[in-house]
Amino acid sequence: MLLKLLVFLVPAAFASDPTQRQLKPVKGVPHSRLHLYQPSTTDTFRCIDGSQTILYSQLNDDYCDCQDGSDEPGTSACGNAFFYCSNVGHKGNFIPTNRVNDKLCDCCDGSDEYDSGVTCPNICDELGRAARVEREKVANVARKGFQKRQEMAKEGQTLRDSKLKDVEPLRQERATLEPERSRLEQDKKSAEEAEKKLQDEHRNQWEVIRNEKKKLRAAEWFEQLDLDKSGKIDREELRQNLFLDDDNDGFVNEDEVKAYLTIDEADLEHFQSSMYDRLKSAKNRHLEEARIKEEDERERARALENAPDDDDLLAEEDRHEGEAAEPINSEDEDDKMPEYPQEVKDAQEKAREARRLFDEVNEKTGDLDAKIREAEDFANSDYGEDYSWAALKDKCFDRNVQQYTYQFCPFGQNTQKDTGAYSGTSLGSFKNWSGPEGNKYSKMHFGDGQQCWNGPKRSTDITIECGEENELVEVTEPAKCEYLFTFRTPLACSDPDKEVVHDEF
Ligand code: MAN
Repeated sequence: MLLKLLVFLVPAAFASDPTQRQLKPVKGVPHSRLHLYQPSTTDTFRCIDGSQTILYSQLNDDYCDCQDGSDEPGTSACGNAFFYCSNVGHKGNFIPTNRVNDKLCDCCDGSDEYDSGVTCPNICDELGRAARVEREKVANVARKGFQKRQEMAKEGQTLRDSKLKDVEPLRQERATLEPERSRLEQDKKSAEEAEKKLQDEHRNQWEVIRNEKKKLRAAEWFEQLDLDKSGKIDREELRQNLFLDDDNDGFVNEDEVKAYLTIDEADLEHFQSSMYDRLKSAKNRHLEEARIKEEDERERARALENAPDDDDLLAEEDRHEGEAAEPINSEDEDDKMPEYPQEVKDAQEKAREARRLFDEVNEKTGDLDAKIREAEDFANSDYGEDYSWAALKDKCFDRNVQQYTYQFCPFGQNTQKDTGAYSGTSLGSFKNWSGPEGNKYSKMHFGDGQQCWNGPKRSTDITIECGEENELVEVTEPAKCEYLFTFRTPLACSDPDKEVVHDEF
């Protein structure tokens, strides 16, 4: 960082000044900054921060004069200065001046220990060689990656071109289909309304008849229950009906009757409106219980008898089959609505056909809408300057860490899944590229994942590095429910042969 800052301080015009070759060397100062240390006509030196002017002879005199330490770049006198090791054969660098002559070798050329009595060997050639080998390795990866990136960029651009080219005809086709779709939707609505109207009419007519029949049945039953033919049913008359014996003690008591007859006596109207349905259910229930009981008893008796021969067995089964098939209450037949007449069936068929025609065209327009949306999404998405990231859309990359399988889906949703489990926990969906200015595509942010218990919604930040293959190489969770992924991909490789190597000095 400091080096970068210092590079900035060098005026561009000076770099091309031919006189700089004759500059007087000063210990601890790189060539690019020597112009700041040349003697003035008055043989003085102005501290670089401009705070004061001292005699030129006070430069590197092992006494700190300038506040910024600029007068002692070659000694350890100022705590806040820097000594430059030129490290020929490797890479020049600055060290804090308090390390000058401290009997420890800091510069690979040994130049920092010029007056400590310690002899530091010059190992710059050796380090330089190793660094060059390493740099070449990295450059090789970048070279191969960059080649793949170019292929993926082509793929992405082809995808973009085809999507954008296709979208206009899709829009036109969609617009052509719209009037037909609306017409068929209207036809369907009308046909369904007609169908419903006829069905309702049929049902209403049947309900009127059913209610009439029910009233008649109720009147008949009322007649039977009204033993003294007084036109009223009282509790005593009701007690004669054993099906009201809820507790099965063979006797209908006062309470059992009261449950059905809440007033002293019921006339026909009260019977029809308030008693008939409940009495009918009670009777059906009673008949069903009796039937089951009888069947059980017959089963038991059969088990106790000697096994009957095959013919007897078949005859017995036939008899029971007949009993079981008999409806408990034949009145239930009246509760079944009669089949729709032909007119309603025709309307149903018409509605079915109108639905089919509408569904057909609606499916077509739905497909077109989805394709248009996809193309628009594509056009609105940021797939990198060269569109190369489009090649990874809809792709996912896994990594197993401890009991989890993590999945990174570049423009979709990241997940964490217990290894072997069917579904996973969302670690967020793609929000934005989040790299710093000038390197936007070096990071991605995923947010709004599954809520963490007592914590934030899960999120993931992805660091993107150059690599020969697409690979999720690291997953960590530095804070609860905040995940960090490192993804290597050719898409982050730039041409190493075009890269400007910024050698600071
Ligand atoms: C799960 C996982 C962990 C997370 C905890 C938080 O166990 O999603 O990664 O730290 O929940 O409760």
